[in-house]
Amino acid sequence: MLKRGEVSGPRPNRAVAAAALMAGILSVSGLTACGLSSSAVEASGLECRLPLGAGDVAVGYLTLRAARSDRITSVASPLTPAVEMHETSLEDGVSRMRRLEMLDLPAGERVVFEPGGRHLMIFGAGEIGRNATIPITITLQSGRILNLSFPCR
Ligand SMILES: [Cu+2]
Repeated sequence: MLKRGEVSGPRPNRAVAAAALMAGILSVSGLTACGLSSSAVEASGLECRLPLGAGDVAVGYLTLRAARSDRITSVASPLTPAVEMHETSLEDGVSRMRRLEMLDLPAGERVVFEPGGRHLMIFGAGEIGRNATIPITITLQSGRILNLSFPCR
């Protein structure tokens, strides 16, 4: 049983619901567009571990995922004289580091730099303070340049 005054009641509600639905559709399509972006390179888990004591070399970790296959061709920082990609491996029970001149980023695969494995060696990092951030530029073969900030601890 509706009174005359209530008839117009649902209209604003419908408008709100329609607006919410539109917003939902827009945000979903926004996400989809990001997910499908064929040129994206995701970088996550950025972390820099500063040298303990009087050391001068910091170590950087991160995870990269490129939508399209690519290759890291150089790594550098404006704050330090040199940054290198290294890989740690066990040879006859001895842990060894080897410099990587390049590193492939296969399409869609996570490429991880982590303790005991691949890492960035950041030379001349002795002056960088705790809680600072080291900017590191990763250049890819495609010409893409990733400007990343590594929080230090
Ligand atoms: Cu190393």
